[in-house]
Amino acid sequence: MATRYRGLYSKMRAKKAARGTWQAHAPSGTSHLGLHKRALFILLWGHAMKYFYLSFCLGLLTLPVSVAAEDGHDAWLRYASIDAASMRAHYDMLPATTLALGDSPTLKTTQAELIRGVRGMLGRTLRADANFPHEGAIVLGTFGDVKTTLPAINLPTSLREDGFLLKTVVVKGFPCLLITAPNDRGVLYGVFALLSKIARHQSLTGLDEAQQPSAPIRWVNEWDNLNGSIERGYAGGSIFFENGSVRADLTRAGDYARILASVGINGCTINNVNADPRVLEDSFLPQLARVAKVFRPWGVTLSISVDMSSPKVVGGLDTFDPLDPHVAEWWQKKVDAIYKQIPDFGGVVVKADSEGRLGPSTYGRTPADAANVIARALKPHGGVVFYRAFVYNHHLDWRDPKNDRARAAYDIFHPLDGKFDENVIIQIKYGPIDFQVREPASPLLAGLHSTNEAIELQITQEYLGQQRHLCFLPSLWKEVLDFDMHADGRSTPVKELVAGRSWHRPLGGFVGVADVGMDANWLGHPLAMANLYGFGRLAWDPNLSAGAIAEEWTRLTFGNDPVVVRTITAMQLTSWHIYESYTGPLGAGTLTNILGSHYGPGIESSERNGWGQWHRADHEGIGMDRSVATGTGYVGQYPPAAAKLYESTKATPDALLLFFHHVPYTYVLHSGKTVIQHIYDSHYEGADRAQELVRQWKSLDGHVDEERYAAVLARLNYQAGHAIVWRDAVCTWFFRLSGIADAHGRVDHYPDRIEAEGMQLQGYSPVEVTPSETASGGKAIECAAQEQSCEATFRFDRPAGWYELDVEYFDQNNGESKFRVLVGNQEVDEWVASDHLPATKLNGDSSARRRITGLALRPGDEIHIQGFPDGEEHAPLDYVEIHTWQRDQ
Ligand code: GCW
Repeated sequence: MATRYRGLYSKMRAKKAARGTWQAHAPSGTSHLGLHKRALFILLWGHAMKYFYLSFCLGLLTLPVSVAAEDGHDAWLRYASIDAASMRAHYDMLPATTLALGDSPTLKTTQAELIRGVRGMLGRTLRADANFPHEGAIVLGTFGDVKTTLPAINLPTSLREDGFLLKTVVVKGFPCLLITAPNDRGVLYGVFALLSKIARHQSLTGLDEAQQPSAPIRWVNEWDNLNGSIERGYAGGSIFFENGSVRADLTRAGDYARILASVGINGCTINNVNADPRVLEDSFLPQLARVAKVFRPWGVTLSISVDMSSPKVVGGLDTFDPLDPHVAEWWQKKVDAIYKQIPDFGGVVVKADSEGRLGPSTYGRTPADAANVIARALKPHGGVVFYRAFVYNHHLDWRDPKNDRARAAYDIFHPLDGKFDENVIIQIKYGPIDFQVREPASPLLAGLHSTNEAIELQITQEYLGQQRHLCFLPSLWKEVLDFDMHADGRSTPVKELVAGRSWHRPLGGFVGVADVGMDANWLGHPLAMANLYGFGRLAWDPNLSAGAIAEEWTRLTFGNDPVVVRTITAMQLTSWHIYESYTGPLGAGTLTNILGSHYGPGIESSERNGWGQWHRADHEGIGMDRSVATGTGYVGQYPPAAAKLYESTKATPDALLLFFHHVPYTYVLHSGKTVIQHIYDSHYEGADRAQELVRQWKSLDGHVDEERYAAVLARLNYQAGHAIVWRDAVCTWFFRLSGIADAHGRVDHYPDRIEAEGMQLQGYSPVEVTPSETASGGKAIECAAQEQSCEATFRFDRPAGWYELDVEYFDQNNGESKFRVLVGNQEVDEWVASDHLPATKLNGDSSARRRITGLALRPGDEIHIQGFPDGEEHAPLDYVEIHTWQRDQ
């Protein structure tokens, strides 16, 4: 926001005076248990916990939340004080001491985290002991250490690396809580699991719980550039890089590693897959080692993205041909040098022959040749190569109806199955196109029997509202993970395939593109962190439901007030469907501007170009025919049972119809609606439900802290306005193209709307907006370049009453215009268009809404909108809409 307007125009929510906050009680029962109490420990603990659990289930222990301001930095690791003495008392039976049976850095971190969490939530500082304390203790250690120190304890033999056991045991007559695992990272995960239970007010009675991750690979990728920017990042600059180097201050990188570890994420690739070759320069390696150092205590393995041409660009060779022995030697030396500085380095991610990146095709070599040359260099050190299957031709001839980008990954990688070394993992995006709002599961996920694979999910909401729109992604991911490919004629759900279970692969798992940034709350939208949490939880256990994940996250992030838990969980669970409803329907793609921001509506941007994200809408119908019988043949890439689901229009689920088939607008869906009416209805319904999200959130006023309440409300209000931009653009576009009217008469008919170009203008003049459907009536008004201020006026001609005014304006990022609204001579609102939307011109990216509520208007009132241009932004206005005001909305 321009500093000159900051104080004046940023509206702070009025402080709520009468909010009850609960004081933290002084710690009680923190001293160690007296001798006489020890014998009763298990009995009492068990009894208390049973009572507690019953009370919990009956909802008798509903706690008011503590409403202190929060900025989201702590994510779901807030360790908020359990203030109600009755609830806290249930944990008083926890031992007062923690004993670590080892001294690895991870174990030290683990013990410190336990102390931190217990202190935060229960107000007790656990004593850290190195020897058995002769009283009850929380004992931390690997299986190896437990076997040596406490040989009497039985340990499960089935747990693999990173799995853990939480168990109540008696050691030397003392009641102890044992947190143990095959490796020290597992112990850390066990402590996080324990702390999460306490934070969610769960019972610890007779704890005996073993957990095991579904797959060994649970990594995030960050698309950070060395200059500090982040490709598709929406929450500030890089936490790793600035000005071409690793940041001097890596505090946030360490904090991030802690957040990752808390949900079992064990690897992080810190630079963009569009890799800057400089990361492999010798001078850069010590910098990478600094990042590894802050990751290490949290068991997060460092990896980097590398550019295939590095042997030439960095190494000075005259080739990067993967089959050239000099190239192999270069990779070996480089990898050896990395491991010298980072002995626990994880490996590399490769994007090659994709979107302009160089790759093995330069020399007529295959992805297997390219992956293997690096894999062989990494092998002696235990490192892995993630080779991305996102390889496609972005100069496809759109005029050929048989061309299909969706085919690319399978066509290229399936024939290479079995040719990749054992430490190569093929990283496959969940759908065959590119993180669209709905895609079928990529058939390549079932197309690699003898090769390791990982599914790539996108946490950052590139095509899904860029964290300005609420979109809870575990709902989407679950549909893909649960989809049964029926490979080999048996049940092979995607979650089993990627975990390596279906074909007994040694490696496999989950990669999430996170793109967190320097913004305090990591992802921009305070509710978006549920997606990072959900990614970690699903990578750990893909059988968890989206509902369970949303609820867990809400309890940890906003506390256990049942109203809060119920409301936020419900909002999260409906949000993907809401977003889909007002953007891309029926599997047609997100319908966003694919040539630029990937944000607002840009329905035609995908057509008649080589990028291959076509929906092929024309006057008669819409959709890509990907059938074997008459289309591109893509459906034939699925195993037969799955292919059967998609080959015919009749079998294909409505939600994916236009992904697989080209049909007339009058085609009748399983729902009984025509395609065109579905498009209209879903967009109106989606926009209404986006407004409903605002109402739901407002019901939490006073139940969550002011800071996050205001931040979420601002985003939801914006989203509700932008959903209308989407609705109108998509409906108008299809109405014009199809010529078929909306059965309910809504499309292109806005009785409450006054177009800016129809108002009385002073200094303003009408301009065409491109694409035209992103402005109401295709036009807006802008101040002429030389004007200091402009005015648009209209006369109110409805009955006297209370109204709300929606002013639709454009907020470009190359200027910060100011607006004022007056009724007669009285100013009723003013604001500065200073958001950072991804647009330098008028379109669906920059269109924004200002809602002015509670206006008493009388017939004949003159309403003036004054615009004060700034920079390249000429105070642009689209329309005003007037509704009767309902106080509670
Ligand atoms: O969808 C595209 C994104 C690119 C990204 C690419 C990829 C990092 O728009 O920004 O590049 O996918 O996944 O490689």
